[in-house]
Amino acid sequence: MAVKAEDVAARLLAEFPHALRSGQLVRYLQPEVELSSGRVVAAESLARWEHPELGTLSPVLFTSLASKLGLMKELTQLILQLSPRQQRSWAMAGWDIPVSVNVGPECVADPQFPAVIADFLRREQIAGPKLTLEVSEQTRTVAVSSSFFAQLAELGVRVALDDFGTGFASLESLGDWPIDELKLDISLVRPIDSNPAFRTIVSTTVDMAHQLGVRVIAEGVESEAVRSELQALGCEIGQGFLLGKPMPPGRFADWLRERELVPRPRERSGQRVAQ
Ligand code: G
Ligand code: MN
Repeated sequence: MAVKAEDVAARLLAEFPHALRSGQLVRYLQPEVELSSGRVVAAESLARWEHPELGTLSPVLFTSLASKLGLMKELTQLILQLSPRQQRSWAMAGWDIPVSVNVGPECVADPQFPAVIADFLRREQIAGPKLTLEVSEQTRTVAVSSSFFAQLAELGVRVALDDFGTGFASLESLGDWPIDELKLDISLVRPIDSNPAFRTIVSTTVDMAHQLGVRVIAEGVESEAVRSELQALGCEIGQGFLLGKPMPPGRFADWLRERELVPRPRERSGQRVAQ
């Protein structure tokens, strides 16, 4: 008998709270790569549900459940909590990699959220600039307290405007939110090697972002043609299956070790240390 999609949805809805509290929700990491040098400049944390029977499930399948159940803040906090130990072990290996975490509208609308982040940084002894919060363009629909971004800026935390190009009022967000990074959505990036209109859109968006002092990360880089086109258009950073898939943290560390291309503080200062 075929399994109906609504039966699976109902099952996942019923199982999600237990999964969240019993370690089935895990974090994968996907590299963000500087296109000119191939260096890994950051890693995005992506939630995955390791379901005991259904395998690894993507957030597309469960973030709406988390929202429906009022558990979105708990999910964000869990993903956030999973990063410090790894960041410390990377630092010991000489890898200086900031981590970014996706933050849903529930967190952006919560006036207490910057204080939660401040506590987290203090407790884990993580410097603000080592954390980027990715706020989706869709978040524009929720009321954001006027001090929200100012408080994050005070902590030194970086803010990325995620999924740029998919929502509405994107230019308004760029104008009145103090953003450090703009993440071009895959729907704008994917067609640039075949459709001149998308090339123009990406090129002018990159120029506009740079004039605003915002760095640009292209999401969904899946082919060499798109990678080289992005570089030609002045986009400095890419993320996507061509450059590195989302990986469990252990595999991510092995992958970094194999590449040995990540920026190491002692090399960046121009001093080579004898091995
Ligand atoms: O909303 P956000 O941009 O954070 O979502 C990123 C999602 O896109 C992740 O779930 C990740 O697995 C997926 N992803 C990452 N790189 C690629 C890619 O090159 N192609 C496609 N189709 N999806 C990607
Ligand atoms: Mn994101």
